[in-house]
Amino acid sequence: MPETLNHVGAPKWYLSVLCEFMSCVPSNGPQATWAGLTTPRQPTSPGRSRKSRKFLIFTQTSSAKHMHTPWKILSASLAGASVAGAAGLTSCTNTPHSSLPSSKDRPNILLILSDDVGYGDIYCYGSSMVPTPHLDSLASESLRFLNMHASASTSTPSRYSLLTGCYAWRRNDTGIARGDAASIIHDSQYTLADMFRDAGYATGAVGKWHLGLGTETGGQDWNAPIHPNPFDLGFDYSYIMAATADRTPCVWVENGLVRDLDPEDPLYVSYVKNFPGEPTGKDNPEMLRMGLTEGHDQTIVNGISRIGYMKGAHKARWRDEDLPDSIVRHSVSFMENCVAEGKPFFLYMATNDIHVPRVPNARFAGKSGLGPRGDVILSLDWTVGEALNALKRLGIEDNTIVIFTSDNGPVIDDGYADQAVELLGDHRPSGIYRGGKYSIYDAGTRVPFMLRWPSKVKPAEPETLMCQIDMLSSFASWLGVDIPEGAASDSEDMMSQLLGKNEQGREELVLQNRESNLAIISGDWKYIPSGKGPAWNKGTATDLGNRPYDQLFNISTDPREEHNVAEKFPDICNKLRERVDVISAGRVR
Ligand SMILES: [Ca+2]
Repeated sequence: MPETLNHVGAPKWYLSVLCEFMSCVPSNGPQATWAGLTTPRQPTSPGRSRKSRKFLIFTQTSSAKHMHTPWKILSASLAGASVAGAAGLTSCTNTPHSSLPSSKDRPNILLILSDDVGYGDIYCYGSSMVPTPHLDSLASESLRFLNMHASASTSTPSRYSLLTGCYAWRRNDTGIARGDAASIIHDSQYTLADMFRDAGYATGAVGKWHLGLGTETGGQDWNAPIHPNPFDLGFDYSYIMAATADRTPCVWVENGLVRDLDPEDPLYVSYVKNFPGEPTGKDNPEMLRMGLTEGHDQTIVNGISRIGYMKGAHKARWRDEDLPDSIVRHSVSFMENCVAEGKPFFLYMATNDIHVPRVPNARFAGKSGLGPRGDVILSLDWTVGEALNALKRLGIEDNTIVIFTSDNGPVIDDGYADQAVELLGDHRPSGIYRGGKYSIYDAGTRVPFMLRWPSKVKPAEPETLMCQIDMLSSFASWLGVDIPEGAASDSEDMMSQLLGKNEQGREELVLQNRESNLAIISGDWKYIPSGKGPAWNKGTATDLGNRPYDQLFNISTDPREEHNVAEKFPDICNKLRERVDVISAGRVR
């Protein structure tokens, strides 16, 4: 096992924990009991016609509400026609790369987006005390980017930017979303999934969503199809958590419909007031199996209280311990279906791990020695291993680009009393960097990012300044797909960098923290204009980076952002402030 790790001299504790960990994982995985991927009808929603929906036609054998039936994609004439159609959309301005694969060889794209995984949380990034053998094995075969950023240090704006290619701070309604938020991405917006759909790919989203559903915050009817849902945003198939595990509703939503919902026990959700008679963490702490350190004291589901209220849907409620298995099952089934259909696929596989509440499956509970936070890192690693094993089993390992990354930096105490702080030991989730989730400092946005394409992309460790926001323009350019005018306005074509053929980084990159204060990285400099908000987040013990004065760091010599030299270099501050103003005023692309 050690020889597969991109790490030399693994200590004894690593190997013993690793052996114990590997022996507790069932060899057949969850697929053994999985019956197949299901989906209900996708009603047409108003406004959807603006975007290209021309290639895929869905059929089903039953239209009964809540009856889940095997799905089948009938493409206009499957991959050939689709890709030919996509070729017809080739932009005059987007010159396809010379390395563009021919239609029949277009690789599948498996994008594994983990949650709150810090730069230092994975063993191969150098400061983890938790064994991550599958991730380390993936790293040893990947381009492992050392200076990749999420565009924001919190979930919703980060994911919004990744999927739309637009800075989230350009709108004031893209902050951390409630569980009953309306769709943050407008269904008229062009997305990464739209782009892959236009290139002839089957597209899927499985796992955490946290980008809202429906047209009106708090106005969803959870007992009927909800639009917009991911289908309206380019995903042919979706099986998602509406928001996060610590927010209601605690149910799976499959193609816009709550899965396993009993019509006799309808679902109601509120972020305003509780439903009469429903226990909460605040009023009924004796019912909790996990204590609280901040917030999260509303509806109790599975012995854990959440943010937000819900009532009903008892049969549909998830069990936190089963979330990773469910994500793996539906992801693998999606890939199996695509292979059976002969379609290349783009799968957005968004894990719940390692977000709170950290409730590891019994296979991982107590195995890391770091408490639940370490245990769910084991769970995350298992998830990645299952996905990689599926690629191998399906015979598509060589023709699948696997990307692993995280939506934002790490947090240790995030509201639940799960001993994350007490048991952290020498584990350093932020690596050498300052801050973490919610912060404007580097640990808030600098995230692990690995890309594997066997025999096509050579393993390396580039220090290229990159951002997840660039994926849309990069893959569009590579696949010859025209991006509609005005879309993906902040996304740059970095495909040659993603494929390891160029190490020229972005000239500048704007980053965002929880308070929507901004920072800009340009060359050796990181400039953080003065901003409102607290400097310190007491609950999570995070330095948010908000200061009533300018901050300037030379990140080439001071990567920890410890020495503010703003007063020493006022001209550089002025120049970078102007750049932030220019970028704020208009689009980049
Ligand atoms: Ca997150």
